[in-house]
Amino acid sequence: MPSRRSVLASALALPAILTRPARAAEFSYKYASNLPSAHPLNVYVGKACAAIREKSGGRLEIALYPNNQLGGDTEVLAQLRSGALEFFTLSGPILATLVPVAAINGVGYAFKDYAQVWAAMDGPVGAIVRAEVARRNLYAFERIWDNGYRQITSSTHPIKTPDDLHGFKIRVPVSPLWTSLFKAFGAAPTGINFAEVYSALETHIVDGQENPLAIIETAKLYEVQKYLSFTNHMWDGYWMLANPEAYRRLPEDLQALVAAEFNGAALEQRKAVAEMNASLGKTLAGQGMEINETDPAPFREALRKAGFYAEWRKKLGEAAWGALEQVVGPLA
Ligand code: X2X
Repeated sequence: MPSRRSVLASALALPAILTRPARAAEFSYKYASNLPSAHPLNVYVGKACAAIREKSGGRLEIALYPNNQLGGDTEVLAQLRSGALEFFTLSGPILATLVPVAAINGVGYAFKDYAQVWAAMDGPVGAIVRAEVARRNLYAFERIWDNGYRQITSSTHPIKTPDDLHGFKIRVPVSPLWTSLFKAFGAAPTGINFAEVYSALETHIVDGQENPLAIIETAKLYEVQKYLSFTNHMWDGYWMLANPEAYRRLPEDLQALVAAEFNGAALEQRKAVAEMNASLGKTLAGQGMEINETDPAPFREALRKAGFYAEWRKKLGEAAWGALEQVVGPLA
C-alpha cells in the first residue's frame, strides 16, 4: 500500500483538469449583492440560481456572494465591468454613476403606488434605461427587482415635517440623485456605500439613513437607530446586470434559461418584498423603534420650491422625463 504521503504527492502532481469532479460545470459564474442573504432579493436570486443549475443539468453554476462579500457597490460595479464578476444587482440611482438616466426611478415622490412603478419600469421608462445600460456596455435583464419605498430612520429625532430634515446628518447611497434630493430638503447628506452603513450609524458618523423596511430589518439597522419615519420619499429597484461578454459566451439555450429564471424570480420577489414592507412596521416597533407617519404634500412642495424637479428634468432629459410623466402624470 502506498503511504498517505505518496498518494497525496501524486495527487498534487496531477494536472488540475484531471482532479476536477467528473460533473464539473461548464460555466462557473458569480453573483454579488450588497444585501444580507435573508433579504428576499437574495432568497429569490438563490432560487433562480438553483433552478438554473438543475435545468441546465449542472452546466451552469452561479455562486452567490451576498452581503458585500466582494466589496462595496462602487468596487463591485468595477468588477462587473472588467469581467471579474458575471452578475450583480444594483440600484438604479447608484448605477447612474455610470449610466446617468438610470437615476430616474429615484425621483422624489414620483410613484403614487406599485401599479405606477411596474407600469413605468416594465414599460417605457425601463426600456430607456436598459437601452442606455447596453450603450455603456453592460446588460440589464428585463425585470427590475424590488427594493421598495424608502423610509427615514434616525438616532436623534423623528422626521415629521421637511423642517425636521434641516441640517440632518444622513447617509445616502453614493449617487448624485440621492445627494441632490436630501440637499433640496436642507439636510446634510453623506454618500456612503451600504457596506459601511451599519458602522457609520453605530459610530455616529451620521445620525440617520433611509431604506425600505425589509432592509432595516434584515440588516438589523434597528439596533443602531431609534426613530422610523414613514416618508415613502422614493421608490427604488435593483437592475439585474450581467457582464455582456460573459453572458454572450453562454450558448443560446443557457442565455434563455438564465433570462427566464431571473425575470420570473423577480416577479416572485416583488410579491415577497411588498408583503414584508407592509407587515414589518409591527416587527420593528417590537424591536424598539418609534414609528410615525408623515404627510407627503409638504415634502413634495419643499422639493419643488428648491428646484429639484426642474433640475432633474434637465439632467434626465425630455425623453426619459416624458416617459415617466406619461405613466405618473405631471411631476411639478
Ligand atoms: O444602499 C442602499 O441603501 C440600498 C441597499 O438600499 C441600495 O442598494 C440602494
